[in-house]
Amino acid sequence: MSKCELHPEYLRQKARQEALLSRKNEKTDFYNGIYDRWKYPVLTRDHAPLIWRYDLDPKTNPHFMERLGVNAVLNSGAIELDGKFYLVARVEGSDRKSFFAVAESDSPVDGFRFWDKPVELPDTCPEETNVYDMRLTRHEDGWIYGVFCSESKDPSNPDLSAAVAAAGIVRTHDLKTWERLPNLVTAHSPQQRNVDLLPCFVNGKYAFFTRPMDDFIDTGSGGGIGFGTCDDITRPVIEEEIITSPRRYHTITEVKNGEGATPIRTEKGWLHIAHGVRNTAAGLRYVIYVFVTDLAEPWKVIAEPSGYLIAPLGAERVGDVSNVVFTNGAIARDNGELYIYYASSDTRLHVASTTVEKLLDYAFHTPADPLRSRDCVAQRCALIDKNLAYLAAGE
Ligand code: BGC
Ligand code: BMA
Repeated sequence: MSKCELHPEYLRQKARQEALLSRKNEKTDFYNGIYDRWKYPVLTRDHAPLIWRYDLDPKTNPHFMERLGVNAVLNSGAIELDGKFYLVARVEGSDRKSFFAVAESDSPVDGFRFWDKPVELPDTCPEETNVYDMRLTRHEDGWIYGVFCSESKDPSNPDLSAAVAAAGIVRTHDLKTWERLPNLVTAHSPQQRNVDLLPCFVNGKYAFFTRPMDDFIDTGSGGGIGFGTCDDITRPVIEEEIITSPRRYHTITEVKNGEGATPIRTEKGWLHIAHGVRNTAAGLRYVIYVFVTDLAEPWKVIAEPSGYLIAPLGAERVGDVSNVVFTNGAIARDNGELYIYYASSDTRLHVASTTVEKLLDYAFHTPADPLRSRDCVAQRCALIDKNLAYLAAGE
């Protein structure tokens, strides 16, 4: 068999990409004692394999031109399986459509490489136009579930941008073959986004954190992050949603909030790494925040530190949707390490690292938001007085 002819530009681009994929990551000098930020994004559009983008045959592509562009690689589900780290990323083509693709590494902070082909989801919803933001759950029933946003045009509204968001559900054993289940039905909320499935049954039922909303963008009467259960995951219907972490006036969650990574089971409760949204003159600002809910009654919030855990910083602030950090994947390892995969400005994916123990300390010992400037000053003065007294005692 004759060796195939390769464009010299392919070889140049391949070598450049190889340098990117094999680059070691390092911690930045960002410090807050709570988590470390890593210097290089773990996935970007430049990580997308060349065979996804170029036709390699010089006969049909003499200029070695990109035929199918990739615009961004962002919000990724995350899971550790048999000592390997997997990200199920949201990849967005230059045509604005997103799809899922698995990237794998031996390390949680660098070396992620996409598998040859993106995920081919079973096509069970003819009206579905876009899919994004998959959360992975290794469930005690033996399956790995992926819960994602399934977006369709709203046929009942003449506005061309009117859309409907629903929670799509798939399951797999190997991240390769995916079985699609019906979309989640929530009896009292017409739209859903940012839905997480808990890894354990709650009172014998599948338990979801939801985000009830009346509209595609506005949550409307949706008061915050919800919780609900269903008996049968193959016919997923939630009759009732209880609001857990509510939205609040003049906080980081005023406009919207939603689950992020699948909640992590810890000794002290379910650890949630979620997002909060507020409006500004420059558009919506998305930050990542933490709360903890009770183990037995996961809808009850038992700790909610004030403010955000991660906000867009420096270069993270700029991208397709600027001033956004968003997470839908974290890996808590058996040794206590915790890796939070977060995208910045809907453009690239970063990692922050900490431990479950540190994040629980943060959750339980950071004061709650007192909701008024006056009380925030009192809260800060109490800390200052404590420190001044501590320093004086040491003199
Ligand atoms: C976009 C999402 C976004 C949502 C709400 C969708 O069309 O793909 O990234 O979160 O709209 O703004
Ligand atoms: C949302 C999400 C994300 C996105 C964010 C900011 O509603 O579901 O896909 O990162 O908006 O655009």
